[in-house]
Amino acid sequence: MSTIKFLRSSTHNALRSSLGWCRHAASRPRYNYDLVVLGGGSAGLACAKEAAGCGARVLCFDYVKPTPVGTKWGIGGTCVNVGCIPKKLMHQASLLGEAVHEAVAYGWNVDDKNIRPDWGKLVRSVQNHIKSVNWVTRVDLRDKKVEYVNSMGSFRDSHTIEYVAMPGAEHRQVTSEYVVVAVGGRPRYPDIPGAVELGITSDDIFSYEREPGRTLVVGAGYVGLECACFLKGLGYEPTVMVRSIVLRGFDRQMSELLAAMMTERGIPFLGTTIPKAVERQADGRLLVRYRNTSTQMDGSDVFDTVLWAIGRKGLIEDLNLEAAGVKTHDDKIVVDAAEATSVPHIFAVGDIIYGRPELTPVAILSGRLLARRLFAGSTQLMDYADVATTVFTPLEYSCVGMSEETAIELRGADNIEVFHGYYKPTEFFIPQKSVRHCYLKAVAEVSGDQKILGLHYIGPVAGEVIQGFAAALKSGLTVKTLLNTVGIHPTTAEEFTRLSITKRSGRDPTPASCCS
Ligand code: FAD
Ligand code: NA7
Repeated sequence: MSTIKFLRSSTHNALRSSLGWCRHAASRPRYNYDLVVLGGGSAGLACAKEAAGCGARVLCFDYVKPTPVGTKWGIGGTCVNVGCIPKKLMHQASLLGEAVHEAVAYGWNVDDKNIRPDWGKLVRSVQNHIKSVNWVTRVDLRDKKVEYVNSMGSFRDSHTIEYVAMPGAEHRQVTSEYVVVAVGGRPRYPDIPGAVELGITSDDIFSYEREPGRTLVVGAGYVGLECACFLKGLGYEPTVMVRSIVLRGFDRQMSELLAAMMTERGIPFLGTTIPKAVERQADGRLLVRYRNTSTQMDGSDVFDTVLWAIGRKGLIEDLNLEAAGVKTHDDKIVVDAAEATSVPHIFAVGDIIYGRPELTPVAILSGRLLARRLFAGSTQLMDYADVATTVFTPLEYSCVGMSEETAIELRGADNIEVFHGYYKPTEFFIPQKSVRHCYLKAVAEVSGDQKILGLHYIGPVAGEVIQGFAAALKSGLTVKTLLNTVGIHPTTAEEFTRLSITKRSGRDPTPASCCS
């Protein structure tokens, strides 16, 4: 059924294109806009700007509800304000702390051995950068002729969006031929006493005025591990509470190696544990009560900050989707391969869609491609397969394609060959950094030229390493080609061109020297 729907819309668009689609303004427009976008984050902005570039009349709504502790931010969505960008900046700040200590081993005279970051200054620097991006975003929208309204939009009917221009003002309405829902998500809070009143989330940490101190990070997904790691690198004491496993959905071996790396760096894990309550003590600190679900033992500990990183929920509650007839699944919107919802002229892109990777480049590209299909006669669909991603921990973990488990599940263990190896980054020798967790593997087909199905790497600048290999993998990279590729020496990325040991062989994947 979804294919039929797409064919219908793509035929329609191709027809519009062949007729030389331009603004409806030439005739008398039936709607106020050609496109209304709900949400000015990665997906919505990309879609809105691309559509305007194709000549469509576009209106974009963006509104941020403050968090329970009152944090709010400007246009640009999660990535710019409370996601990728501030996270990467804090990650960098934490790596620099480590680099200062390494510099001493490399002969730098660093007088003050007790180097400490200034949390307040870091937060101000991060927030100043974000505000400059917010400003540039608004200017860019104006230049690209996208109208922007800083209000929450909701459906009155499938072509009509209702909003309040400012608090207390009357409801206004606009109509549009197409509507794109790109409202993203927000962090969840657990349903336990004290969670909302006393805890914070990733929406708050990057602008948190107070030093986080001893922090309980609840949740061992991507966000939880990253936050715990930059806090540790900045000199605080995070503890990670894990309900079941770390990094669900990622390759198991790599995830466990990453957790071992964190443990080695002094980040404790409270395994198979769930929070039960948070209480404010007389001294202002937070008493967290919890239960170990394996032993059924209750416990408690005192922290300065509790950070919930238990996943995100889609922001559908304020959209009045029933009025438009849009179907949802849990708190996400169901779309077909062309991002069309159950209502053919209403689309959804980015984190709000069900069953797709929650990543900025995915949101941006899918938004852009959708605009081209709607207004430029394109038929190109978003390819959600083999999207690379990186977990920004101090040794980063980046991967593209299948995990070892998925490959075995889909192809059968006999049809999979895993090439793997530990390696020693040259730059780790002088400061004597641990190389115990520097590891990489290629998951490949066993026969023929051995098409590569997944690449996994733990080490420095993992995102930079995997980005190029991701293009190769999408182009059909084989083990044969990989091993015929001459490496760049001395880099860590070249280790992929030197993979010679298979798991099946049982040989020791630990290298003898840097150039073996
Ligand atoms: P959003 O960026 O969330 O934008 C949606 C916007 O719509 C928001 O501004 C929202 O307030 C607004 N809105 C909601 N409802 C309405 C309404 N009814 N009317 C008007 N406006 C509305 N991805 C990466 O690729 N790399 C990373 O390193 C990375 N790190 C991350 C770190 C953290 C801590 C988090 C939380 C996420 C991270 N992500 C990362 C994920 C990335 O931020 C998201 O995938 C991306 O922002 C999704 O974009 P979006 O446009 O779908 O939603
Ligand atoms: P994830 O990846 O969904 O991880 C959420 C984590 O929180 C995961 O470890 C969960 O454990 C855990 N969790 C979920 N509910 C609870 C409760 N109630 N109590 C304790 N622990 C809980 O979300 P993230 O926010 O890390 O990442 C989402 C996306 O944002 C990610 O894909 C990036 O693209 C950016 P579980 O494994 O379910 O037992």
